[in-house]
Amino acid sequence: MFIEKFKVESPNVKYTEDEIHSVYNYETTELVHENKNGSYQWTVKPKTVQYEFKTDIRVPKLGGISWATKDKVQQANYFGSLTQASSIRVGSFNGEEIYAPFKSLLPMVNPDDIVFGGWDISDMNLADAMARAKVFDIDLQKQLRPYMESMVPLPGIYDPDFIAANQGSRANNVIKGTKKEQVQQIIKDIREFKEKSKVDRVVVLWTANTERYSNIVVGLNDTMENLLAAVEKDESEISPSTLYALACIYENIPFINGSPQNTFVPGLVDLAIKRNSLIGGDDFKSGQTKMKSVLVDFLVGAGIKPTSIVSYNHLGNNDGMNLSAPQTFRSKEISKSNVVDDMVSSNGILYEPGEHPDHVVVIKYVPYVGDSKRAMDEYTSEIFMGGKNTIVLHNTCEDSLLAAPIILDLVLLAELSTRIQLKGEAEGKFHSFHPVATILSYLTKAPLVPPGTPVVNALSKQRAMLENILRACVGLAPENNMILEYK
Ligand code: NAI
Ligand code: DG6
Repeated sequence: MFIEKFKVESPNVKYTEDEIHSVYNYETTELVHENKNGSYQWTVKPKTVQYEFKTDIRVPKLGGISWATKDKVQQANYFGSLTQASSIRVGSFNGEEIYAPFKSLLPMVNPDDIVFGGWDISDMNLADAMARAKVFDIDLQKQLRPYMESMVPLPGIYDPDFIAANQGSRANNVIKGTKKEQVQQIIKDIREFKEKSKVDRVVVLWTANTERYSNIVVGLNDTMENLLAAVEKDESEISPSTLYALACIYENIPFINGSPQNTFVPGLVDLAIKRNSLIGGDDFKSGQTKMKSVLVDFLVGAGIKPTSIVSYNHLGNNDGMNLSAPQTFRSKEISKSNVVDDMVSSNGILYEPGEHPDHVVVIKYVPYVGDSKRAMDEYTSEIFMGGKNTIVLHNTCEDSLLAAPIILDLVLLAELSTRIQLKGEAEGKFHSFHPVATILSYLTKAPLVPPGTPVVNALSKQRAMLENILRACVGLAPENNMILEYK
């Protein structure tokens, strides 16, 4: 059964006009590793830590169409968005499981209210860009054109050294000046956008071209002080994406990196932490990697040993063209390759320390297929008594239509997470989440985490983390799937 919304009634939860306040007992474990009678031994002690959460429920303003396809009249929807199109279980009623929309857990911005703005190194208006992208049906494009043709991106920060040379012909809309002046221009643009569009809050998300990795150089970008000095000195190794992020951190605006490059150089992470400004990334997890973070988790969790994972992609959109250069491909290869590490290292029965499946990632640019990306994957695993199990997947899908709902989710969840405050029992006052937003991990291929924090790639764990944190904010226990009521 599906219900539209619900309210929690509990002595631990209080709803006021402005906030939801919850007291939450976090059941966790404490691990002790000690020498007992000459041999080291692990002891696991269950413990309960009390947290308080408060969520500001005043949802800020950030900003029905149908069209004929060859099959039917299609209605607009948000399929593929975790926040808008997925559900959560709220309990059992008369022997039936009751579900509600994910977005009913806590007040979130309605994506219909978002006001969009942004930068692009190409000055093409969004209606023409939509036609060039060849993703939407023509009837939909015709209906959208009047709304989009007046939308022209602001000039962007362009540095040909960071993206493929084949992008040069698009770059006709660029911010001139030194790196410091470019950062100042981005700050000015954000302030003007906020003023003009009358929004309460701004979230900036990088969905521009994949850049090459920046070199991490001691004295240049390794600390906050060195990074800021490097910008002053107009050092060439500071990438455009790092400059946009820097501007956002100065303005205390969440910045999310949807591409794979290392925008968040150590000095920038340092700055975000010092200014308590939300950063999240890296690289949207849309298709092949999402499957991988499900399938490998399933195989390893089932006691089956993946030994070889080979992933091919070909696509013909501008992203594919940019990725055809070795340096930008390398950024993508890195973010696509690390996604099974936590699952492999979780099972010491299957894998020796340091052992890893062969994992190869290939991407080819094939203009003819346009945005309709092909992803082919071969997973070979060892099974019982030396047997071999090979699974082959072939996925064809419009790349952009997978990414767009993820972009919305990242923005909505980043905004929501800035309204949540928490306090552990040993802490005197409420504070926001750590500025490095691990809560967004479900949506990214290479989750950015604070220094010293474990990286979780398994999709089900990432979703459980997100859902259970939001449940805690309204005083609901984590979803434990025990269904003891019926045992
Ligand atoms: P795209 O190439 O169609 O669009 C990128 C846009 O960024 C272009 O219009 C380009 O002119 C602009 N641009 C380049 N450098 C810029 C700069 N410095 N400042 C402002 N604008 C700049 O690429 P697409 O397909 O939209 O992908 C965007 C990013 O998202 C890529 O890094 C891609 O790898 C990543 N991504 C995309 C996914 C998907 O579409 N399914 C999934 C995962 C990641
Ligand atoms: C080639 O792989 C194009 C990429 O930008 C992908 O579309 C994107 O990284 C999505 O990757 P995945 O692995 O989530 O499908």
